[in-house]
Amino acid sequence: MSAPLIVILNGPNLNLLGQREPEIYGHATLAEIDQMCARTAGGLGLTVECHQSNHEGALVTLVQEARGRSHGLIINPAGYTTSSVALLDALLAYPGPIIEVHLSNIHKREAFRRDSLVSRAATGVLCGFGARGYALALHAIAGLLL
Ligand code: CA2
Repeated sequence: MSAPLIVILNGPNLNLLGQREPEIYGHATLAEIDQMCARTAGGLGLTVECHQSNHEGALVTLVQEARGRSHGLIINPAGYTTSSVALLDALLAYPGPIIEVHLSNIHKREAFRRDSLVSRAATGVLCGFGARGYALALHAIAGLLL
């Protein structure tokens, strides 16, 4: 049997990771995080597909395309976390486990970052663990699936 597929989605501006604000978001680039996710997934008997988009509609389409093809979803919705009803609606239609990840602890920052719409569709939420949050999310999904 082939390894269950987990789709990892990263929202706007996360393509800039490692280039600015390392004190908040860490030094790892998104390519390094994607590689770490592939390694972690392999060790757990999972496989990953990683995407990043700066566009709300593209993220909605990626969630829709993950339906029926993947066994779980990890998403850092970034700047769409508190504003995108379209992304929430797409996630509510996704049948598998969804883990919402934020590199920073959004509860320690400005109030506007806290009220996540995406959390309403998430199985669980991880924030404040930096890049390690993605690995923790993969472990959480493995625990739910395997
Ligand atoms: O902590 C997170 O992962 C966030 O989802 C990151 C978002 C922010 O809007 C959320 O409140 C929390 C921002 C992503 C921007 O990423 C950058 C990376 C490097 C340089 C500039 C922005």
